[in-house]
Amino acid sequence: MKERTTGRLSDLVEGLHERERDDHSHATTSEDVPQSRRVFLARSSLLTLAIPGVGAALAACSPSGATRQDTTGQGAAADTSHGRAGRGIHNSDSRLDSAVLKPEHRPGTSATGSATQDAANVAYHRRAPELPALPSGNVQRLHFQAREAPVRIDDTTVVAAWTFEGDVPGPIVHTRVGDTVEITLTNDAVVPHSLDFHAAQINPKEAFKSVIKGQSLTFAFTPKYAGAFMYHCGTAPVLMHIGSGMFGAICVSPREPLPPAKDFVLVQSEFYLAGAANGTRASDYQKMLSTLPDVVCFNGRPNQYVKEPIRVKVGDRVRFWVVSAGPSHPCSFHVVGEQFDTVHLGSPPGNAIRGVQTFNVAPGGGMIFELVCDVAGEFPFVNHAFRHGQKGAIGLLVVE
Ligand SMILES: [Cu+2]
Repeated sequence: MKERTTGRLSDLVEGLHERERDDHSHATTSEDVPQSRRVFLARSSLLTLAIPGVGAALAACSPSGATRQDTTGQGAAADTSHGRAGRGIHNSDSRLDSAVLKPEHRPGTSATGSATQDAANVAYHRRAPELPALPSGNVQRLHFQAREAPVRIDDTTVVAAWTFEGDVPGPIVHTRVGDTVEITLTNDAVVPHSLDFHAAQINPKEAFKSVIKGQSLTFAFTPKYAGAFMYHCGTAPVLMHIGSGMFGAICVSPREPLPPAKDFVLVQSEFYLAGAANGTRASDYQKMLSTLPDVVCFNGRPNQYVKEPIRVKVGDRVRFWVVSAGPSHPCSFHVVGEQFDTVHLGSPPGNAIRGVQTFNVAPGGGMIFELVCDVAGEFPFVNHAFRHGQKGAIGLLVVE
């Protein structure tokens, strides 16, 4: 059983490079791929020029001001005008930020700041998929640093990444319905960044606004619904920031605990990589627009759970908290040789469907998949849209 399964997986993985070449050749001819950096810059400039005016108008209409939830007291965190000082106050929600587009930031790639520094010495590490235990108490205080950092995703590839806390994806957050999460974002990166939690119901113009280098922003929220939710940087262009690594999962448990299980978190995402330079491969905005990724994977590493599987015991209930971070593709989640007895489409424990083979998790979405492991063996869990499975969105669940 083991050899046969491994052989089949090897075939799948071997197809990766051939498919990548196909994708690249298509990407250069696709009609919806902008043909030059000039187009990119022109479009970006329009965004930069057009939106500050809107922001200023909105700020002028807002009696509450832009920094109400800036508990650091650094109102300047709201000012991401970058050289437009003296042209009036505007409300710097994340849509205003386009520093990534400035020439000194190498427009269109993530090779900014410290993203390529000391890349040769970055070690590979497997990302633990286990859901962290709930913290004690009803208030959880978190502090994320937005940081440019090289991240090794396999033996041969170091990505010049934009990160929360130095890794892709960012930390897994676990909380409960009705508890409070207080989060401080500090930006250590050249480019402005922000933090958008899908588990929150909050004014995004204030809580999710961008923070410039050296400054911080704090906000708090109390999740109303249980489920697997995404968080991400929402700074414009959002595609660039998510595609460069700024995303993660927040798992919200219901007040009444779910049945005992082995809980694992899988965040699917895509990498769109430029050629190697300075020992790293930067994320490439043009390729993101093409929607033809080089790598699709769970928890930031292609095939990492094939190399080192997830292991459970016969009789265990397994609960996968699956978040599809995208930025652009869903996850058609499936476990080969198994069926999900329960898929929570919405907030558990309600909103479940039974006896499911595959279900699509939309980009920006999350769902909870449960199965009971009553047969021993090696069960591949995959994105059953196999062009993505073959690019690394595949792992092994070993039932012993
Ligand atoms: Cu960002």
